[in-house]
Formats: sequence, C-alpha cells, structure tokens
Amino acid sequence: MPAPAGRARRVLAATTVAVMGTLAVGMAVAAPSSADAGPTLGQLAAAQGRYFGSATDNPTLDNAPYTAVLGSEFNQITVGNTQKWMYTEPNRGQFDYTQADKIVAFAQAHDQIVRGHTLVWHNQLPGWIDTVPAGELLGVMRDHVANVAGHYQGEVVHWDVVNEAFEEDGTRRQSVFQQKIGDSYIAEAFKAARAADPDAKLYYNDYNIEGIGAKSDAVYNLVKSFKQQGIPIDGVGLQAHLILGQVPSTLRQNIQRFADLGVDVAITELDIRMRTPRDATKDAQQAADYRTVTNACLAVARCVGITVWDFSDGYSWIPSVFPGEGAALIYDENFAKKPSYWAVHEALGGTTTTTTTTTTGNTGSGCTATYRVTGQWHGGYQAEVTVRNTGATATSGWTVRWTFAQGQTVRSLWNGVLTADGQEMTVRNAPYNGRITVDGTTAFGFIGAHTGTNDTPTVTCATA
Ligand code: 9MR
Repeated sequence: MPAPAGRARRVLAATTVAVMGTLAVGMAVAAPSSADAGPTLGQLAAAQGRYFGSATDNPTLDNAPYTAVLGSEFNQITVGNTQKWMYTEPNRGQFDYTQADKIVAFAQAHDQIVRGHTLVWHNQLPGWIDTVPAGELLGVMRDHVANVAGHYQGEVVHWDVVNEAFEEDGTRRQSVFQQKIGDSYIAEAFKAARAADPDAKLYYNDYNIEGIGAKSDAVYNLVKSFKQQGIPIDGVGLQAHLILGQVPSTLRQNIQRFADLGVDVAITELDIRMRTPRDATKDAQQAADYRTVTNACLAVARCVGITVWDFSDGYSWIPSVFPGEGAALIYDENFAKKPSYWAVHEALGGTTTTTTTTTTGNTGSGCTATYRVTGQWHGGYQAEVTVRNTGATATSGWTVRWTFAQGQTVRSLWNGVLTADGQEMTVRNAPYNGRITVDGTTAFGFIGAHTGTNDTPTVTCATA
C-alpha cells in the first residue's frame, strides 16, 4: 500500500511514561525515559546539528530492556534488514511492508528520524531476481525503487539507494544488476528514487571507503560524474565496520573531499570489532577509536550524523560473521554503557564529572566500581556506576557502597537493588546482573536530588 502522503501515516510521539519519583527504595526498575535523564547521545548530537542513531531489527522490538535504550538514547534509526528487497518484494510485483513498517512506527513514536536501507543491493535479494530476463531487469529495478521509496515517501530522511557496488580495487562488483543492466544501473536507481520521494536525501553507501584508497576513489569519481551530469545524489554513506586500533588516518580528509563535491556524508553502520573477550586495554582503545570517528565527523560541517550498527554487543552481526571477534558496540550485552559510549558522549560535548574507583574483593575475586554523574540540573542529577570484575572468576553477585557527604539522595535506581541507611547507600546486584564475566562490566544508574553541591563520593565494591 503506497502511502498517498507519507506523513499522514506518521504516528504521534507517545512519550514514554516516566516512572521516576514513585518508586520505593529497594526496587530494581527499568531505565528511565530520556525526559528525566541527562543528555542522551541523540540530544548531544542534535545540539551539534546532527543525529546519533542505531540500526535495529524486528526481533528485538519485543525486548523491553532493549527498546528502553533504543527509544530514548538515539534520535535516528536505520532499518537493519526488513526494507531489503527479499522482505519488501518477496515475489515479483508483490510488496510487503509489514515488518519494516513496525520499525518506522517505533521510530516515529519516539521522535526519531529514519534512514532507509537499502533499495538496490546484491545481497538479501529474493530468488526470483535471478530468473528475470536481462531485458526486463531495468524495469523491475525501477518498479522496486518506485514502490518502496513511494511507500515510505515523507517518512525516510535518507535512502541508501545503492549499496556496495564496488570491489576493493575500485572496479564494479559483478552483481546481477551490473551484469544484466550494465554501468548505468546506479544512475537509473538514483533517478527512480528521486522521482518516488523528492524530499529524501539519496545516498550511495559502502564499506571500506572510510579512508582514501582505490575503493573510495571509485565512489568519489562516481559522485563527481553524477554531479557533472545532473544525476541526483545527495550523500555518501561510509559504513565504518572498523577494526580495533585501525581507524583510517585519512578518515576526516576523506569525509572532507566528498563534502567538497557538494554532497553530505554520514557514518552509516559504525562498529569497531575486537578479538573477544574484552578487557580494559581493548575497551580503552575502542573508546579512543569511537572518539576519533566522532571527532572526524564533527570536524566536517556536511557530516550529518553517525549510526551504530545496532548498539548492544548482544545484538551485533559481528560474532556470527567473524568468529572470535565481537564486542564492537557501545553497550554491552546487558545494556551497560561501555567506555566507548562515554567517549562518544564526551566527543559530542557531554560532560561527566570526575570518577572514583576503589577495589575490594574476596580471595581470588574482586571488582572495581566507577561512579559518574552523567547529568545534572537544578536540584537533581543522574549518576551511573559501572562495576567491573577484576577477579579471576566470574562473579555471582556484587555490592557497591558509598556515603553521601553533601546530603544527596537517591530517588530511583535501576539495574540494582538499593538499601539506604541515612547517607549510607548500599547497592546490590539485581537478580539478572549478579554474574559478571572476568574483565566484564555491568552498570546501574539512578536519579537523585542534591542541594547545590554534588561531588562524586568514594565508592567501594565487593564481590559475593
Ligand atoms: O546486520 C545485517 C545482518 O543481520 C544480515 O544478516 C546481513 C546480511 O548480509 O546484513 C547485515 O547488514 C549489512 C548491511 O545491510 C550492509 N552493510 C553490511 C552490514 C553487515 O553485514
């Protein structure tokens, strides 16, 4: 069903009901809505005139802890799979938007813009494509683009019109489109997308084009020739599936040269993979890498936003495709924020106050706790405590303690169980996050009140 006027289908934002202020001490509750929290990545990016988003996929929309983060932390969403051809046109001429519509509706309900992904790609195609005679494929491709981009007209800010059309050496990938239509298929796809949704920004998207090299040169030359010929193109997506410690040194320069051609640039699928398991050294390198990527985007006015390719290590494509690698994202499997999250947060202009860490533990085990004030406003604040297992075996439980020196209070706390005795706070693990693997982390957070001064307290951590 093509939407006659896409915006008519727009669902009004249903603000997440805030739970703060009504919870008894001692309860473990879900994370708060962004309305009560300190600045999110999306809010920080918006203050810089940009977006910070995440890809998502349909199976995770039923996962409440996941959607609590997805719906509050980001101001942009990319449809990770279900706008691809095999889902949207499973049979020739029969279109199905059931799955992708759910993600678009989620984004709209949370005031998030949507990047459409992707109209023409050699992968995740329905089987029938291979049976289309060469003379019919251009028409089939135009119909597909017209129908899908038409369905989402007005609801998608960017379309990845063509995805991954080049080989590493800069030659054309021999996809079914290249073989049966020829070089012109990319221009034809862009023209069809413009006709179907004149307001969407049209992107060419690819991987291994983050730095200057043969492949990014090929994309550069494509964009340049499109501009010269008046073929519509508005942006280049640098996927940025990167490897720990290997952010290309020419990233900023490369973004700038595309911008200088008169197109926008977006970091569209960012993740930075490592050999698993994580450890503190790798986490620190990853944080530095995320910071470098964020800063490179911020340095170029036409770099409009950054999207991570899902946000939690538990929902990443990496481990299934690169055995032994993973931990590529900014939240861990339990939705605790990783050092890479804080690096992005700071690069986007967020401030975190000083942290305090001390360690205690039983024989053979131990933990550290790091306390951060993540947001502060008149009379209130939000804080997060990251607990790291520094012992030699997995923890079965943990306890963090501190004493407030300036009359601060905790109003509600999530991902932990709080006992308050005057100014003395004791937080034990929630039933689901007592187990931390060696060198792994988990985190709890809370909202509280202060009377003007809110120094970070000294915290202690003990394992059970
Ligand atoms: O994240 C997607 C994964 O779930 C799919 O199995 C995979 C199929 O190839 O596609 C993944 O997303 C890709 C994206 O569409 C294009 N760039 C590379 C991404 C990771 O493979």
